[in-house]
Amino acid sequence: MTFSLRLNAPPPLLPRSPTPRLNKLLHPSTPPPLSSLSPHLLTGPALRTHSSIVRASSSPAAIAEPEGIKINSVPTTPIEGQKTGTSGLRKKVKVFMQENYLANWIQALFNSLAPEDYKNGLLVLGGDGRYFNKEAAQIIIKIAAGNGVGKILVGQDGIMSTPAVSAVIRNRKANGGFIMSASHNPGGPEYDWGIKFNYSSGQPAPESITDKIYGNTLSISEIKIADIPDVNLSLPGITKYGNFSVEVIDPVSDYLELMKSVFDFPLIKNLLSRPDFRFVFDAMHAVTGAYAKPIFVDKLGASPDSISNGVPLEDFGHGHPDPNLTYAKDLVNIMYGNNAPDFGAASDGDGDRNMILGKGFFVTPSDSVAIIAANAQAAIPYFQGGPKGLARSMPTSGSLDRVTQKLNLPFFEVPTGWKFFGNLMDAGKLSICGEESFGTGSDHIREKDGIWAVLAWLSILAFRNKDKKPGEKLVSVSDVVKEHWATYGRNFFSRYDYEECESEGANKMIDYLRDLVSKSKAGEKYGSYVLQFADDFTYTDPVDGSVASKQGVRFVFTDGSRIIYRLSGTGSAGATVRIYIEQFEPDVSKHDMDAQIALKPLIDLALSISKLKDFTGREKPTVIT
Ligand code: VG1
Ligand code: CO
Repeated sequence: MTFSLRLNAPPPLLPRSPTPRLNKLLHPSTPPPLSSLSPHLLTGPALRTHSSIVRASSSPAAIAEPEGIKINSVPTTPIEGQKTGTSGLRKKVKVFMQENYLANWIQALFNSLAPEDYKNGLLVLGGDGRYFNKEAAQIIIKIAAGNGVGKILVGQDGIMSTPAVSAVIRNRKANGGFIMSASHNPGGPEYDWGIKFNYSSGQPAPESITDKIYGNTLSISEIKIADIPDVNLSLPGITKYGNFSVEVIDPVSDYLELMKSVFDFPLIKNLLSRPDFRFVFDAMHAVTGAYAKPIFVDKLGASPDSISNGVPLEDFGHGHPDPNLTYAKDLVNIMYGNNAPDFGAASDGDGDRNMILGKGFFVTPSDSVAIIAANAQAAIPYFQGGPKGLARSMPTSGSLDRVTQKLNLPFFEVPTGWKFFGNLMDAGKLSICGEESFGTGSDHIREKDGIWAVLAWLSILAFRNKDKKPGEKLVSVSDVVKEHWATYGRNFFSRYDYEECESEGANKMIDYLRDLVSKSKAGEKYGSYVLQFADDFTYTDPVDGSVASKQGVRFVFTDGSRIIYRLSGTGSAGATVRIYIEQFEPDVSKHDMDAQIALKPLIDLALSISKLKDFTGREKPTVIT
């Protein structure tokens, strides 16, 4: 049984029997009338109209209910475990494909927002092109329409990177947006799917909202879904259903315009056109495949063969779209091989992470953000007035802190996860920030931004080399980094990841460490290190006063060395243990040491303090950064 919502009508009762199943409603077995099908042959932006099923009288209320479309109410029951992690809700695709799984979460989200935040409002929908995005997009569109959203802007074929969604939300003054992505997690029928929700400033929903969504998933009883056919997302154009509409947009153009306003494109183009500078970018078969050619090749003059894996694929070509030394092995081999290019970069599933490499040289992300911050004012027009403030996530190395001191800027240390930077940016306190996990960005949007980081590095190199004549030796990536170390000192940094451990052992290890912290005292000896303090990191947001606790166990020693332990909040199976190790080295003569060698005593200490092997049974990490 279905019913239509009409204005001034009493609130609808839940249907009794037979119970309409959401899958049926999403994909009705009877095809829609011909007159309501989108013309597939349109070539450019065009208005597509649909016959309305119900046309309600004009709205007397300030916030109108959906008009001109039939809304079905589908009864549902709560599903366990829909708690958002570090960045969105991530599970195996098979979990998301269970009946009502995604629909429950989307409806719970609308139930958590104030009506004025979405009724008749504008939302953006993007994604990284992974398996299940196409079906998911239709579910999200129909539930948004069912809840009274006025319009949805969707990237063509459902593609739009996380940074681009943030840019479009801001540029088009949307109320918010969805990103269909499990980011750096692998995709395909056996792997992961995920969904993130961003706010009107383009920032990931804060914990106050995600906690509310989780609460609502535990009490949900009804899904409101519009009875409209699947929307054709393959062509730009507008489709109308009553007073709800869907506009399919080019996922690149708003973002490209923003990049043009942030960077000096002609300066970068000069560098990329030099015969003595070779650039490569690995899109890892993920979303930046859609951005790399229009930006690096078409606008900045890079050669077309400088882009590898440049077509987004549903399973990322069986790859793990995580740009690090383990999963971006092909690029690493090229950059460490014979006749290596001068600059190499990669980004992740949804385009918000970046890895930067020089010829035979890896830039650790903690150094990358510090170097960008130190050079931003000179090399990037957006920062010509100087950055307002700098910030990093707690486990990120203190490299950025040293730049902050030198530039005499406000500085913030936040928990892991980009959502903690947004408030600081909105309050005008923060311009450039980063995470050790290959995330770098600025207040041009409210997400970390992979292509932005690549353009920032190209800007620094272009600026340093702008007066170099043909044949003169160029300033290289490693020159820039080594010069930075010589000025500021080097923060040796490494992260050990133990992916998909048994949850029980991993949780026990963290409990054990918390207990150790509660008993620890300053001045205690840990091998040759003397404890300054140990705690479980708590952050109080200086803008809204919200508190995030239990954000990572840290042991900080008197020489500034740190060992940090936390469990990942982005995995979809078991528990991933992350150990972060850092040590400062002011002595230039030691800066060329390999990080693993320099950090060996501290790494051994980290493993023995935590009894990691006893708790998890793991001998070796899955990924070392
Ligand atoms: C990881 C990173 C964190 C990052 C998050 C989302 O979280 O450590 O720094 O913000 O992924 O990145 P966790 O909880 O697994 O450590 V993305 O590119 O996956 O959205
Ligand atoms: Co990502």
